[in-house]
Amino acid sequence: MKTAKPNVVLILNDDMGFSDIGCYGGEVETPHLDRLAANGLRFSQFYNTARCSPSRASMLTGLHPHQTGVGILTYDSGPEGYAGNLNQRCVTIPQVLKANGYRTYMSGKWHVASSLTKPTDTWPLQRGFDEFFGTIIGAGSFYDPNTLTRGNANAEHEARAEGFFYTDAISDQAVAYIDQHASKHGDQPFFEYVAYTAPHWPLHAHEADIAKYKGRFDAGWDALREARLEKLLASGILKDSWKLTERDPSQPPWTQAQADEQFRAWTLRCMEVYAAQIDRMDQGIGRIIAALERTGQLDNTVVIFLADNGACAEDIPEGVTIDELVNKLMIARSTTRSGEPVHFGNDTGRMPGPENTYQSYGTAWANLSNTPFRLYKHWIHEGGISTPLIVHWPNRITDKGGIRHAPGYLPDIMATVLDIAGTPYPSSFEGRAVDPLEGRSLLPVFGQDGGARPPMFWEHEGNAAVRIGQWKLVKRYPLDWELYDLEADRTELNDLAAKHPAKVADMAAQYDAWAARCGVIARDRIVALMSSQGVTRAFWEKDE
Ligand SMILES: [Ca+2]
Repeated sequence: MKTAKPNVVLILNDDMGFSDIGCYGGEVETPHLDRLAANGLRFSQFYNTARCSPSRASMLTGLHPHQTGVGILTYDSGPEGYAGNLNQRCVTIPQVLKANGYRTYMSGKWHVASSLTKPTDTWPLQRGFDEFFGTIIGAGSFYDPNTLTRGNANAEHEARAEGFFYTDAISDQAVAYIDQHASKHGDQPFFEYVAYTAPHWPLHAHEADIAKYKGRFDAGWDALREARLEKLLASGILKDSWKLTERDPSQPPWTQAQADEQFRAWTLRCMEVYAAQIDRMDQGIGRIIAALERTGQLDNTVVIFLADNGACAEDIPEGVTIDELVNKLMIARSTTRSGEPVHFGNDTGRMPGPENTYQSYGTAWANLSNTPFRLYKHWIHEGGISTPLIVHWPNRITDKGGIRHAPGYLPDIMATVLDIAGTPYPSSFEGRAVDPLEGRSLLPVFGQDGGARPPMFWEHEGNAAVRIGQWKLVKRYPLDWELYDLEADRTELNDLAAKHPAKVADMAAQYDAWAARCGVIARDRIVALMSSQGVTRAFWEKDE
């Protein structure tokens, strides 16, 4: 039965750059995302929050991460605003929708709870989902994920099934929920949150998918960055006047890097596996779209796709021991399911992909992934927070294939979803007051691009920014504020701070007021507090 209220399928992926997927200029084959883009909208200036947990906390609640209790990651040793658990002053999208007649399903990565093995009031079922299958922790093996959970119960044994692969399991479950909903609850609308872990490290992928990309990156990161920029300009996503940033100064030119044959073979394989991770996700998204079509729901469903932060330049392992990865952080297994040892680290003598490897693709490829922007996950420069945003809604979006340049960020997702559902944001929930919504609905922008919006603010580990109109004031801890005119210089090449001191002072004052209001704690104090608690440094703090 057709429902009057639209369904919403919110698809988030993990640690992917701005220009990796086909419809944003990349080499990865993403025909299903490209189809959504061709029949829907692509946003050119949508922003996330630079890191897994805070991005998820912000997107699910419409607030800033510090307001929700997830200031950095999900360690429970942080001070107020950094407890690593969604607090009781926020309410999630599924909580509000469920209270307003929606069925709610989640498949994939949660990562906004500090308790990894015992259900708490910050696990998915206690935060508004009728059904949940996925992982509580933020990363892990794609063949044998830690903290795999169904409902409130451990489900790690499900990874023992022949052919289990987490990306496929997330897709299959998302499809099953759609089919199950159609047969059992067809008179209700539904909200489905699909949170892929691809292409977050470790580099795990199917050989058949990796083989598709053999040779695809042989031109190297320098030439491919140029090629991506050309495609982004030709598509109208970026403006001609914006220049490509220089190659990350810590990385060699491709002509030099490829001279070492062992390194060349290994690093190309890394990028091929990364591409295969995204490819496999896109195949799953194709099955989700097919399920919506099969159940007659595609036209009445809003499908939203975005990434949780920019591409990731972390090496494996970086500042932590294998013991910490396996036992303390719970993001790795020391052996495969058949008992072989897992080999950790970016060892150029071992090709990534199989279950017995645990590697990442490194800075130079992350630099390609974020073309044409600067910096990576952890930072608030454009490379850290710029994400593709695709919105597909046949019943309402008439400008098929259109591009929207209006800026937006994660708190807008809740505002938009509630607007789509015709459901107001509550001032209180289950008898407790909740903080006012920080986001703005993008629904008007679906019809027409542009329009003024209030300032946007970010903070992550002392890295910070405020954007007001075309102006962005941004700081890379522990350096000073930089000022960019994004209308003229989206790639942040020309720092105008010295030229406009009054504007810097005004924007910095607005930032300070926001930071105080939202409970941002200064980086130096956080370092002291968390170090004293013995929290592993490398994974919550990223330096130069
Ligand atoms: Ca992430």
